[in-house]
Amino acid sequence: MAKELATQYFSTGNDNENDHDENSLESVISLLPKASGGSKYGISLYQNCWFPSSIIPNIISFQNQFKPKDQDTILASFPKSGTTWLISLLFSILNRNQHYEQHPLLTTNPHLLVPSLEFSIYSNPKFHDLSSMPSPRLVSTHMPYASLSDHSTNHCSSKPRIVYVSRNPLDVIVSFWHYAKGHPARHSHELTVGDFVDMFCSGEINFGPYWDHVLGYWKASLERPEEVLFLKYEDLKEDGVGQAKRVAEFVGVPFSREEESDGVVEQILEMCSFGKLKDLDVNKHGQFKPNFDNKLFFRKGQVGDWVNHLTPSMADCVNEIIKEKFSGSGLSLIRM
Ligand code: PPS
Repeated sequence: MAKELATQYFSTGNDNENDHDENSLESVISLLPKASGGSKYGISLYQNCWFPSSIIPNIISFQNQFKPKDQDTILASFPKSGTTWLISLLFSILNRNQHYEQHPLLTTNPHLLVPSLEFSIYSNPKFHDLSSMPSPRLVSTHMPYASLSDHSTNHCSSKPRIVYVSRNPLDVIVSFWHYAKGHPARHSHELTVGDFVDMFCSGEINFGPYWDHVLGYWKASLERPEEVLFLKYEDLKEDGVGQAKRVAEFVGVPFSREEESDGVVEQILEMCSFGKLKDLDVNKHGQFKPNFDNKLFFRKGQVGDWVNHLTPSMADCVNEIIKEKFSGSGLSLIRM
């Protein structure tokens, strides 16, 4: 009953954040359904998504305060699907007047150049002042489409462009497991890859269920292709040039013939490649924030590494669920 009340409290839409004092917000958040999500911080079910519990106030602030502008671009993703890669590419495509030798990615981690709505911007409004960010603004999010679009963008005439990157769920699970083990603050180094498969399949994982997340953006991309571009990590690996051209066109800055013949697309792909970014001093030794090394964003950067970590029965189990959930959607992300 308490859980239902909490869910209702939020979903009936109290649009004015000031109507809550901090204590009432905290106590209502404490009533939301909870799970561990493989971290000491825990996750809570809010708007049908398992958010890290600590960021729910940030999501509410975003939903109450965000004012989109027409030229905004949001890179959206399920965690471990290629966020770091795509924010680097989008940043480089939108700012391609930079000299290669002075490219900001050479000295700054991509997540500091392209801040996250829920982890940075709305965690502390002074950290990144969105209203003073120059246009075209570029931000990232792991929020599902419903949470991103419901409260703010639907009531505004301005629509941000959303680029979504998806990835084979088997590689997502393996990537997330390695990340969680390596992150000292999560206290999850004891968890096995099997524990992550179980969490993934129950849906109770950061920003899960995975299938709802992916399908939300997939359907939006079919219904509103001018608003949502749906990409696959594996396609980017296979045809970087073709996919980079798609992205540039979608965000309104297509490559000119001259740029193409001058090799600008290839230069951007090289700057954002896994090998280049991983080997930079800033990403080898720098910190995103205290207790969070930049190197956690870079591991292997390969397609299909799951075969080295998942047993055939674990993979079958995930595949069965994905097959059932994706059935009739026209979407396929599993490659065996
Ligand atoms: S996060 O924490 O959600 O932002 O992580 P995310 O960036 O989505 O995913 C991390 C995985 O992406 C790999 N990675 C890359 N792949 C290709 N190219 C580039 N430039 C790149 N940068 C990061 C990273 O290594 C993680 O995948 P795995 O499979 O663990 O190596």
